[in-house]
Amino acid sequence: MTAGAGFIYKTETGSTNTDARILLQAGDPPEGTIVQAGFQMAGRGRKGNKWESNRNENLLFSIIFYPKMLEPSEQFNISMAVSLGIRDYLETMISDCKIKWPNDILAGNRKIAGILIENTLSGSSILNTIAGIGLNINQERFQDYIPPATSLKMLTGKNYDLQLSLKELYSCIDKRYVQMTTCRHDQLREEYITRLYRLNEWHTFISDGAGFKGKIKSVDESGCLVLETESGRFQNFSFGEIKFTY
Ligand code: BT5
Repeated sequence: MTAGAGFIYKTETGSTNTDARILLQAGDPPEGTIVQAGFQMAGRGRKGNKWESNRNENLLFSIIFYPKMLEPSEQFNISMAVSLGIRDYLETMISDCKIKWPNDILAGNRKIAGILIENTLSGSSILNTIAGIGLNINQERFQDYIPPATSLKMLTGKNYDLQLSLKELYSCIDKRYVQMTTCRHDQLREEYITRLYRLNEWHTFISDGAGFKGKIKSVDESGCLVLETESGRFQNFSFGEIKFTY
């Protein structure tokens, strides 16, 4: 994916995902093109959520992919590859780093990275994917989010060179993307499942406004979370159908 990839750096912008979308509308940027920003004025999370970051303290970037080998029904593989890549990078520096389904990265019970995947579908193919990544690196104070935020600096006490971190992180994501394109998807999914936050633990979840006890058991082929409930039944939840409690 990396060969010939483009790189665009903006000292500030609205959202790197939006910039990547504009690049795609203007032409065909090479696969692996990165748009990075030092500051986002309108950083986006999912469903209208905001992604906030101090200027020049964290990684804020988007990668363009053309996952032509995937059917739209298989699009969760991209999310798994990106999540695993970020987690691979972080586990070399910190312990207890898990993937919170569908695409947050937590260190302990604190969120260190968020991923916003935007796919453009056409019929039976995925035309392109924008994977937006916010990874907290050197910032030491955050607003009171739920779950609370953390950063590499808060966890290790060290300062990190952002461009070196981006290079190393990109290489980890690249490896997982190659794995996604060359290996059985079951293998990627199995690795994703073993790294899930709260796997095989009883916790309270919320669905349809009601709380219930459940245990995360798996993620199915379409990316739904599979929970065991107290009655011993297995139930699948798609995005937006279930909330974690903290
Ligand atoms: C995400 O959404 O976690 C996806 C975030 C993706 C951000 C990147 S930055 C580069 C690219 N360009 C963009 O515009 N976006 C992507 P979600 O799961 O909806 O979580 C958002 C929630 O996380 C917010 O509502 C806050 O509660 C919390 N939050 C905001 N900023 C945070 C931070 N820096 N660290 C931890 N939590 C944060």
